[in-house]
Amino acid sequence: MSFTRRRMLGLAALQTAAALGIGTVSTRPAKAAERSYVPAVVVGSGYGSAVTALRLGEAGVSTLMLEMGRSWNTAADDGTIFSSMLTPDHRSMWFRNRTEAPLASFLWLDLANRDIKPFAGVLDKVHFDEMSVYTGRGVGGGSLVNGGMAVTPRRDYFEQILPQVDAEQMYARYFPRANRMLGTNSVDRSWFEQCESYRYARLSRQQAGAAGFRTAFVPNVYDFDYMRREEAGEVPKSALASEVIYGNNHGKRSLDKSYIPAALGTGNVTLQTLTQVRSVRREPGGNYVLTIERIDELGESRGTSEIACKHLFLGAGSVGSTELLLRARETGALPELSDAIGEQWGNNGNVMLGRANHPWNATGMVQSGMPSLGIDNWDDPVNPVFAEIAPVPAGVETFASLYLAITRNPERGRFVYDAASDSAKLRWTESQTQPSIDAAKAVFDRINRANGTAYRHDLFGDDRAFESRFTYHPLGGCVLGHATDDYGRVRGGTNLYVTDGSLIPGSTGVNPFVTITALAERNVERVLAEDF
Ligand code: FAE
Repeated sequence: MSFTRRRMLGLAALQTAAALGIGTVSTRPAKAAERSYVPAVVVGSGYGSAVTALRLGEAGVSTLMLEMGRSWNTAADDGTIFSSMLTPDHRSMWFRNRTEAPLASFLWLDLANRDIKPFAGVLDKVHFDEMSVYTGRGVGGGSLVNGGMAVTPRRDYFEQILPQVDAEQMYARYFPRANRMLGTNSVDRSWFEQCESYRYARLSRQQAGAAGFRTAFVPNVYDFDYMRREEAGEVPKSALASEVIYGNNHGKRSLDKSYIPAALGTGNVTLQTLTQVRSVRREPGGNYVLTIERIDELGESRGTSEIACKHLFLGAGSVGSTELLLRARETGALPELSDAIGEQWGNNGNVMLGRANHPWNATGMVQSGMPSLGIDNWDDPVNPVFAEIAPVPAGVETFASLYLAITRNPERGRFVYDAASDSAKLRWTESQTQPSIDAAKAVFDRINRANGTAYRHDLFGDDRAFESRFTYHPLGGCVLGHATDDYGRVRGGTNLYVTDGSLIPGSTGVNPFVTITALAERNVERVLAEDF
């Protein structure tokens, strides 16, 4: 069966299950999902998991995907699947009473957040003592909530962070494959130069240029042709209707439109939603046994049960996979696991900041939620910064320019298991973000000087100009070649694999999902050839 046909079959299965309110999605008869043994389990449905499930399914391996969030493919009473950033409702966040938007304030007022009813919403913010991690919840993981920037890392930097990976092969085979599968595309330059939606990016480019910095266009998985038609008023708006961190109703090629339906369409992959893996142990015969808890959309427990499998792939994200393995090691369930689990965690050097523009420099009332340009100062040996030019999609003119700077911060944190709360705690201090702030400040001081502008001090809840207390890009915790072998096989476990952002040691120098996807493609190919 062709890839397109498999994908269509999978999309239909996702749609039918959602319409019937069924949490188990399969293109096989339902009975297949009710077995308590499956040859392979994939935990999570983000980038690493989606790749792995597709390739296992294609290879004929009967596979169960377990995702703690819900499927996002049916419209609510208002006719939309997701709520917008301007009017977030219960769908916006994972079991919260109030939203927690990254821009905590505007003119020091909490204008962006709303009281909401607790629900299995799409965006989560996982709080640790001095760092919080934003992450997606639902079928597609982070692809549901992210800015879609699909960036292949600089080869010289990739070689530095993962020296044991054959870069030649990655750049010839796996990065192109990842981009093709994800549906990466580029903005039409002539449209970019005259559209309203990227006025904010053009202004930041001009101001960066005045300070001697260059900018680079950044590909995206949002369909730029759809965006062009949004601006022309031909199709319903999404990127141009302040939709991004709480999900996009149109235009975005998230994983539930690409890899995941293709995986389901193989007929060998079953997906179970609203199902959280709580713990993992190993039976004497060698099978892994997962304790899983099912919940409903309001958070009520629907009971726990067990599933056994021979091959176990963890794709629960940097925080999720690391926690599962730490818990297994520290509770004695999998005592042989490597000491390196929990180590080498980083925030990809993330720091957010805003600048105040002059009244004659409007940024635009309509701003595309999908960034397409970055200030590229990565070659600077002292202050390497790649700053995504981010929108402020407030629907009104704010005269604010916003940036998510990715910096080369050598600081690393570590996760430790806390028995009292049965959870992983992140050992990371706010002071560890100082190298990122210093680098970003060096670049943006120069931009401010060249343009006679200043930082915004009203955006992050207090009067700080640089927000480094959260990250969009959690990386590490089960690092390739340390906690695992060079292909993601967990050391001290047999047939146990990590397949997500936790493999990357804290930094990629660019937005990370293309790297995560390509690495997962590479690893699963080897594992299928050697371990099955
Ligand atoms: P991830 O996508 O986080 O998926 C993990 C999945 O596992 C989630 O669906 C979880 O719900 C699920 N899960 C966790 N624990 C369990 C459990 N115990 N049982 C069952 N399921 C579980 O993992 N990156 C870019 O490259 N470009 C961007 O423009 C960009 N923008 C971003 C904007 C925002 C607001 C955020 C939050 C992130 C952004 N990122 C961006 C980061 C990117 O989405 C992230 O690196 C990837 O999603 C990580 O992929 P993983 O496969 O590691």
